[in-house]
Amino acid sequence: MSIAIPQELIERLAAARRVAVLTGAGISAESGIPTFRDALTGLWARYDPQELATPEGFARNPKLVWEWYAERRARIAGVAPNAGHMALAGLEQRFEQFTLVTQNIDSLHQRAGSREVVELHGNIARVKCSAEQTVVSEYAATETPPRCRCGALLRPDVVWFGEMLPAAALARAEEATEHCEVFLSIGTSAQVYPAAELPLRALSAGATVVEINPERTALSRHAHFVLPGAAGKVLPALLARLAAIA
Ligand code: BJW
Repeated sequence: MSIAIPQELIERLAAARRVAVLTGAGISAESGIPTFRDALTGLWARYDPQELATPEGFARNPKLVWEWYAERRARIAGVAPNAGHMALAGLEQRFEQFTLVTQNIDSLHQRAGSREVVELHGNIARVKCSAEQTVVSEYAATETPPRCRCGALLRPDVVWFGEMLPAAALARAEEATEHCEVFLSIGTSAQVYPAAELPLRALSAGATVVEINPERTALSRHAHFVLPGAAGKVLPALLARLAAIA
């Protein structure tokens, strides 16, 4: 089935110099990584975010949290970027400024070849000291979780609920959002703040806002264009249409 992409959107993209993109778990779904909020297959359908993705949950049961992240890290290591990730890496080449802001922690954008990736929620491949908050690259895995030299527990370098986002990443995301002509929101339910605010800020700043998602979200009624489909299908089609006119 061909994907209907309005000609007006292609023309606005072709004329744009600055593009910002926000991605969420949905873009990695076609690589085999579960999303969070899918009613059947999402992580939060099977696990309690309060126990696994908050500092309080980690304090209560650090071993459970460490092992959950170890399992997810192993799964991510066994998958590959999909056609959606690849198309975004291709799109990056076409614009003077292209900022890819992701809520994902899986490095699949970087593995697909994207260069300007801003990670809002950290990266599962890194660990940091839970007391000093510094990234630790070497540690002895003699207990679970392992400990930092300072004696505190190590934890994944990701952003849990109630924690601040990395300030530099958020500032870069906001800057790209405020100054883009086209903003693409891809594979995110637009429920988690402050990431969910970015497309709304882009709208207020006058950008054309586009959503790519098989389901409607909190953003859908605000977006100028909603492309209802899987990112792995819609993004390659968008790239091909753009290539055909340029
Ligand atoms: C496809 C597809 C395909 C499927 N193609 N699409 C303002 C209002 C209300 C609450 C707050 C607020 N400000 C802050 C808060 C609190 C909180 C929050 O937002 N809570 C909401 C749930 C209400 N935010 C925070 O705590 C943040 N910190 C913060 O704000 O600090 C300041 C502060 C501190 C204290 C008090 C107040 C302020 C931190 C948020 C951290 C989120 N962390 C997680 C875990 C990361 C580590 C890990 O992976 O384990 O990040 S939670 C989880 O949700 C993960 C994701 O990045 C994030 C977003 O999820 P995403 O990517 O949108 O996934 P899904 O599953 O929701 O959606 C997938 C979509 O894909 C769906 O729509 C599908 O349809 C679609 N899809 N297949 C395209 N093939």
